[in-house]
Amino acid sequence: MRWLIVLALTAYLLQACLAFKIASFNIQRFAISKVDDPFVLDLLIRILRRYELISVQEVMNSDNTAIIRLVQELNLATGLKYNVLISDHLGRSTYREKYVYIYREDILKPTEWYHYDDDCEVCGTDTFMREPFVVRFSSLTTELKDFVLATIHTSPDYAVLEVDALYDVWEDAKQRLLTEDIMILGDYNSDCSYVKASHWPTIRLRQDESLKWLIGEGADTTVSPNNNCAYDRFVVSGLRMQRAVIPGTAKPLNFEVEYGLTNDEAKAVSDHYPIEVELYEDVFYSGRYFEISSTIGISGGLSLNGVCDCAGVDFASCNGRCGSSSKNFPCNCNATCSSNGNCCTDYKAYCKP
Ligand SMILES: [Ca+2]
Ligand SMILES: [Ca+2]
Repeated sequence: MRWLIVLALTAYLLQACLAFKIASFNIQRFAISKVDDPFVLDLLIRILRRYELISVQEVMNSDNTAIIRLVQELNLATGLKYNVLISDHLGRSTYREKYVYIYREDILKPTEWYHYDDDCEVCGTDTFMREPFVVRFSSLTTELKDFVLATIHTSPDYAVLEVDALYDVWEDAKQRLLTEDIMILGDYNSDCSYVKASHWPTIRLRQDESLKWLIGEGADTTVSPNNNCAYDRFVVSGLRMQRAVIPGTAKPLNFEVEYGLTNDEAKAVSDHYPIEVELYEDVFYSGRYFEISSTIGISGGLSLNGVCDCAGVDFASCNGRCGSSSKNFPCNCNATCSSNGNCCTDYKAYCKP
């Protein structure tokens, strides 16, 4: 009898330490001020330590000091070895953001990564405000040993177009990486005033039945008590990746309730909740670990965008140029062109579906 109890206890403990959770977290305008605030830092660590792999959006600074400090503090607090893979500073103007993957370096290894090539920024023919950052991971403790994550933070003004264009990112990643096991995760801005029910039939990423949306419209991923919006999403393809997800585990983490905070205290961390999902662990995990690197912070760097010459671009039209603006263009296609009075005449037709 006693050995049965010991066996059950061992199995339980093994399960507890092998649990593998992925999160996506828009840490609103993440910068050194959040790391310097002990209260916010403590909450960020309590949130991040729940996960083995976190995709972070809205990392602001061009130098990586804030995110590296955060991971150093996370390592100190947990005794674990997290590292970070950091994207380029992405955007169409001086306002830019980075994507960051924080991952347990002892059990996960990024093996390939790139920024999706969304065409020509200087010609205004690119698709995304912040093109997705795609990373392939090799994983030791999960049943699924190899999978791809693609992070997105859409422009709210063009969320319908950008969420639709994630379909192209998905098709491209399948061809480039020769796998179906892909999760597109991040802040899609895909609800409330940005993406409405009437838009979904036009969005290929939603219409393709081989893709599974793990966070539904009923979810609330916003800290604000005044709205109820499913902005943050996990979309998963590939039978192996879909089967790797433990059913019912995908949800927002309401850390206000979880840690007994006031709404203002929660808002000091972010205006978004993280979303989380659990993968099945490998019951035959050998106990092997990846080597730990001596430094924290790998820069993503690899951009596929080559030189573009703008040949054949019609600068007088917004066709295929939504979101673009420049003082060098004869007219613009971004959200502020209406108030600036310099929209191309077909702006509404192409950019405001
Ligand atoms: Ca772009
Ligand atoms: Ca809310």
